[in-house]
Parts: sequence; structure tokens; C-alpha cells
Amino acid sequence: MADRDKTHYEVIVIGAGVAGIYQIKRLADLGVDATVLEAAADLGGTWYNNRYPGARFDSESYTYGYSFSKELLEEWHWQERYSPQPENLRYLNYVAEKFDLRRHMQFNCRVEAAHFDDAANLWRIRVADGRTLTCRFVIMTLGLLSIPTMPRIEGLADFKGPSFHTFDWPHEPVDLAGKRVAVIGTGATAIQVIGEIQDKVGDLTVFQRRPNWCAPLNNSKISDAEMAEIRARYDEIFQTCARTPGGFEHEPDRRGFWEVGREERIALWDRLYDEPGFGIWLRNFREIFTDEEANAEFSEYIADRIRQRVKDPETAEKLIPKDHGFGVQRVPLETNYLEAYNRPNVHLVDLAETPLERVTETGLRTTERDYDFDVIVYATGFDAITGAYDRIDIRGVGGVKLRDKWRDKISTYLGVFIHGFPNLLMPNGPQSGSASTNYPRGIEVGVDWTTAFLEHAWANGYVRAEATEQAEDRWTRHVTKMYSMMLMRKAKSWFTGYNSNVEGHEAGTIRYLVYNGGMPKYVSIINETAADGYSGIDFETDAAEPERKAS
Ligand code: NA7
Repeated sequence: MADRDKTHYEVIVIGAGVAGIYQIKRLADLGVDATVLEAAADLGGTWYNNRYPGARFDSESYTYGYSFSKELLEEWHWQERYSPQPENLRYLNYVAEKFDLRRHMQFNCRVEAAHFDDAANLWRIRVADGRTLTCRFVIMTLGLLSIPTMPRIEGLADFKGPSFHTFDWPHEPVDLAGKRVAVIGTGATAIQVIGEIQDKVGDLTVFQRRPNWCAPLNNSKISDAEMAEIRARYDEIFQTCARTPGGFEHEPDRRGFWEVGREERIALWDRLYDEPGFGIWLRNFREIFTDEEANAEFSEYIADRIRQRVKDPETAEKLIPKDHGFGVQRVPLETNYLEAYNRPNVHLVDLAETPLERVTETGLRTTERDYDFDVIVYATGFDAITGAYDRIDIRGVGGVKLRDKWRDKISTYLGVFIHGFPNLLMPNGPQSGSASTNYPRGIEVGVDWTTAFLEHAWANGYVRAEATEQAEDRWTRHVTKMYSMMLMRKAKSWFTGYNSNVEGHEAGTIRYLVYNGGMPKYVSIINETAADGYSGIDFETDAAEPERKAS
């Protein structure tokens, strides 16, 4: 157990999710004096919190697991191609036990503030339990989707029955059998929940504001023989992930969309639609992401698939997105989602026609009528990527608040550093390679890089490291340019920082949150930076400290 009376560490890591677990593993191996502060009662981050029915990977399980330990790869048997939440949490606990990481973790420790002490080159970390800890370096592994957002409507507290955001799904089982259940939202989360509970509840009403394009997950069990075959291929699997833009096994079709005849395009799509996972998105022609016309043709193909699977033509049309093309928002993968609407107990309410007005004591009110429910499920998304940073009072040099710095424009250097916030590192921060990739693949890259960076700092006796303003500007311009090539820049999705429930994040203001240049490009840039002696970073040694203090 971590010693709660200890007040100073060389490194404090904030967050014990997939990134924090690996970060502390690397630091523990180096014998660094470090601890992890986690707000929740236990480790796991996303996989600790999201306990809603149907929560599972959309990444192939064996590409999601950590790659750093051959022994771990040999030992763990993924049971399903797209592993469910309970199994994922078991996996992360297994990793923590195996490498004895819990002793470096402190739970129920919500960090309220992190202030940089400019004179001492230290971070002062205030925890909600009343303690203030100090550290030389702070590493933020806060989670990209860790701040759930509720609709901005009246009466949220009025409902008398159980109601919760999917992120806060209760830890004890929720009995939905025979119940009248409402689900608000139709993002990746709602699409998983709806597919899972449709035949287990009494009545299910889905409140949809905008439909999302989705595609079949095509999940399956992994037998002993298949797992043995996967283990034998692990090196190859991770090599493939490292060379694809999204960190998956799925490699884009390198043929030009317009060079291939329409029949051949359809043949590819027919094949991909029946394949498991993100193939339909990521094995597709690259023009899907950049060329309006190519995207429109493919979107029409998927629209026809919806029309084939949903029996009522009016409902089918409501489920076809009209405001964006396929793949420009994060594509949810589904199991029986569309077929749910063929069931007599499942109803679709189109909020574009009849917006939600308020929550009542017994259910929900739209502009048209009142609905009564036993349970309300809010699958209404997250204050994505920067939300967790905004919730901590982070202050850098001169007391500047990060929240203010990022209010109108996110800017970072490599997604890892922030000018004005020395000694603060983000292995999976905004504008880093993690947000737009198969997350753990990006995380391992980020954590390995930040760890090497710290080793460099320690080897040279540096006590302060800060990105220059010029380096930050250059990177932020590069990130912005990468968006300009992508159709996704026009979409109302968390990739562009849209969230109707967060003030200032409404439609119309693009926030450049993710790196769209692809993982290989990101890795080559950060590796070049390291090889260059960490260009773009100003370092100071201890010797400079007295001068700085005097000035
Ligand atoms: P998303 O993808 O942000 O989806 C949120 C959904 O909730 C989306 O359909 C929203 O409709 C809907 N929403 C949000 N607020 C409201 C209000 N006020 N009224 C009605 N409907 C609303 O979040 P998810 O949790 O599904 O997925 C997030 C990521 O988690 C996902 O990409 C995976 O990587 C894992 P809108 O589109 O805004 O009209």
C-alpha cells in the first residue's frame, strides 16, 4: 500500500487507467520515486467505470492488450474477439497484480488542483482528502473520455426512478427485466446498450437527436486453438498495428477509389460489411475520409444496408444520417442494433421532430407528449479529451490557468507538453497520437517516449523542462493542417470538440483535439525530436535554480 503520510515524490501520475497503469510500470522498473493518484475506488479507468450492458472493445482484443511483456502475452487468453467490460477490468487487474503495481497506487484521491511553483520547480498537487503533495514532474494520464455529460434540460433530479449516465452505471446489477426503459442518445455507447438490452427489457424507447452511421461488429469467441495461433503471431500483429494509421490490424486499401470500377468497389464493401471490426471503416479506400463524392457513394451503400435490415421504411429513413457521411464521426460497431427496431417492444423517438423538453417525475417530456418510464439511461457522451483537464485547477508559470489557455484554442507541443506549464507531461494528451488510434497502441508509444524523456532529464540533471512557444505554435499549426484534409473536420462529433451540453463546445467551433496524421507519422516526428536532443524544449539544471530564485 502507498504511504499516505509521504508528501513528496519525484513523479506523480494522475489517473490509473490503461495509460496510468503502464506509466507506473515503467517508472517502477526504473526505481523512480513515484505514485499514482486515482479518483475512483480502484484502477481501470474506462473499464472500471463503464459497466453498462454491452460495454466492450471495438478493437480486436489481442491488439488492445499491452504489448510490453512477452510473458503477459503468453499468459492471457482473450475469450472474445471484442472483449466485454468485466473481462477487460479483470485483465487490467491481472496486469497490476502480476507486476505488483498496486503498491504504487492511491485510490479515492481526486486531484482538485495542480499548481506549478516557479521558484522551486515543483508541482503542488492538492487532493480532495485535504493533502497537498509535491513532485518534480507530474504526468497526466487523465483519460480522454472520463467526464460524462448530461443533457442540459430541466428536471434531471425530478425523476423518481433509477436514472444514470452509462459511465456511472451502478456496480450492483440493475434489474431491467420487464421494465420500461428510455435510452437517450445514439452514439457508440447507446448503440452497444440498445443492442444488448432490447430483448431483455419490457419496453425500450430510444430518443435520437441525430442518427449515427454504424456497422456490424461480428464478434465471436476465441478458442484455445485460435488463441495459440494469435500468440504465435503477436510480433507480426504489433508490427502491423505500428504501420497502420489507426494502430489496428486493418490496413487501408491502397488502390484509388476512382481507379477501381464500381462493381469492384461494391464487391469490396460486401466483403468488409461481413468482416469483424473496423474493417469497413479502415480497410476501405482512403478517399472515404477526404473526398466528398467518394464518401457519398459509400454512405449510400451503407444506407441501403440499413434499409435492408430495418423493416419499417419510415424508421429506416430516420436511422440514416443526413448531416454527415460515413466515417467522418467515430463509427459505432453494433450487434443486433438495427434489428432492435424490428421488435414490437422497441420504439424510436426522433428528437429532431419533437425535441426533449424536460425530465419529469415519471419520465420524459418532448414537445409532443409525456412518456412514462421505470429507468432512464443517459448515453449522452463526454466532455471529451480536455474535459478532465478542465476539471482540475491546473496553473502554470505566473499562475496562468490551463483552463483559460485552452478555452478558445487547444495548443500543445507534440500533444505531450504545454508551454507555460513546465515539468507537466501528457503521454496520451490532446493532440497526441493516442486519441485517434487504437488507444493502447498510442498509449504505449506515448508512455515509452515520456519515460525516455524523463530518463534524459535525470541523466543530465535537469530540474525544469518546458516547451517553447515557437515549438508549441508549430505543432498546433501542424495538427490544424492535418484536420484541413479530413472530411471529419465538418462533423459534429467529439473528434472536433463538439458537445451540445458543454458551454462553448456547441456546434460551429472546431477544437483541434486529435492528431490526424496517423500513428506512423506521429511516431517518426516524436522520435526525431528525441534524436535531436528534444528540440523545442528548454531545459534548466539545478545550477540555474539559485539565479532564477534570485531574479
Ligand atoms: P457520443 O458519441 O458523443 O454520443 C452521444 C449521444 O448522445 C449522441 O447521439 C448525441 O446526439 C446524444 N445527446 C447528447 N446530448 C443530448 C441531448 N441533450 N439530447 C438528446 N441527445 C443528446 O458519446 P458515446 O458515449 O456514445 O461515445 C463516446 C465514445 O466512447 C465513443 O466514440 C467510443 O470511442 C467510446 P447528437 O449527436 O449530439 O445530436
